[in-house]
Amino acid sequence: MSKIRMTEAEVEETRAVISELAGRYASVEDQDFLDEANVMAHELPRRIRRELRNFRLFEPEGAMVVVRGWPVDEGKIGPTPPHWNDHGEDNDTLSEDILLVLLSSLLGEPIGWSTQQGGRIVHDLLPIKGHENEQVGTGSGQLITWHVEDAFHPYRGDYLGMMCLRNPDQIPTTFAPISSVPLTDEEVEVLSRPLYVIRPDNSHLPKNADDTNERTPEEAALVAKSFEKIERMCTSPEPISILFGDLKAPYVRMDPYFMETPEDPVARDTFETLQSKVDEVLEDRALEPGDICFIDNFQSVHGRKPFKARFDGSDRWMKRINVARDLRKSRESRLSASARVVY
Ligand SMILES: O=C(O)CCC(=O)C(=O)O
Ligand SMILES: [Fe+2]
Repeated sequence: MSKIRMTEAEVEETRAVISELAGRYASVEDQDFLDEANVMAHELPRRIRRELRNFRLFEPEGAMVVVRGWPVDEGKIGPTPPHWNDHGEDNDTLSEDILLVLLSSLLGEPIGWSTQQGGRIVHDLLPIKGHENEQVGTGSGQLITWHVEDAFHPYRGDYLGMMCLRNPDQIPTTFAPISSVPLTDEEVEVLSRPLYVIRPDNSHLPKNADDTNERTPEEAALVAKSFEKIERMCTSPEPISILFGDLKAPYVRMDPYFMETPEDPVARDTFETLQSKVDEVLEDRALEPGDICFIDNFQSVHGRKPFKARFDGSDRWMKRINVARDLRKSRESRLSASARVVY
C-alpha cells in the first residue's frame, strides 16, 4: 500500500481549487461539475497527481493508495445523518465531496448505478436503522464479507474510493490484495475457467433502493428496466472465471457471499481453498478522518468488520465512489457519452 500525507502547503493549494469549484457548484452531482472535474484536478498539487498517476499506470501489487491529511471540519460536516437521502441543513460536506471526485478524476471517470443510492455518484456509507443485519455498506451489526465491489457486473468500477469523515471507534475496513494470496499454478488454472457464478449483491435490490428522486417518466422506465436486469442477473447469472487477465499477475472478481459453491469437485475445492487463503491474509485497515483511500477493484478484495451503531449523529461516516477507467465500455447502458449513471 502506498500512503501520502498532504503537507500544509498542499492542503492550502488543494483548498484553493475546491473553493473555486464550491463557488460555482452546489453539488457534485451537477453534470457540469462532473464534466469539468478532470481539468480542475490538474491544478491539484503535483506530488498527489503523480502518486495517483503511478497507481493507475503501474498497478502496484499493494492495490491501495491512501491520501492522508485533509482536515475534516467536524462542525461543518455536522452530525452523521440517519440516511443517505436525509442530509440536514447542518450537513455541509461539499468540500469533501469535491475533493473525492477530483482525486477520482485522476484515476478515471466516476460512475453511479441507477439501482444504488438513487443513481448518485458520491455515496454515503453510514449505518441506517433497519439495515443492522443486512449485507450492505449501510449495515452495521453484520460483518461485510470480503468482496470485489459490484463483482457481478461487467461494468463494475476499476477503483473504489472511500473518504473517511468520521470513524470514532476505528472500525476497520478489511483488505487483501490478490497478489498476497499464495495460489499454486494449478489453482490459478482452475480459477481462470468459467466455472463460477456471482449474483448481484443486496445493495442493488429494490428493497434497499429507498429512492426518493423525482424522475421523468422516461427515466423512471429506465430505472425499472435496470431493476429487471438485476433480477435477470439474480435468476440466470452467466458463468465466469474468478481470475482473468495476465495469469502470472491475475485480476480477480468474486463475492463469495453471493456466489454458489460449484458442483464440480475440482472447481468447488479450489474455490474453498481460495477463500481460506484469502481469510489468512486479510488485514484490518481502519481509516481515519480525512483519509481518502483508493482500492484497485481488479486486484484486491475488501470488506468491513461489524460494529454497534449508535444512531445519535456520531456514527462512522464515509463517502464512497466508483471509478471506471473508461466510460465507453458501458455506453450502451448510459444515456449519453458523458452521462455517469449506468442503467
Ligand atoms: O465500510 C467500509 O469500510 C467498506 C464497506 C464496503 O465494502 C462497501 O461499501 O463497499
Ligand atoms: Fe464494498
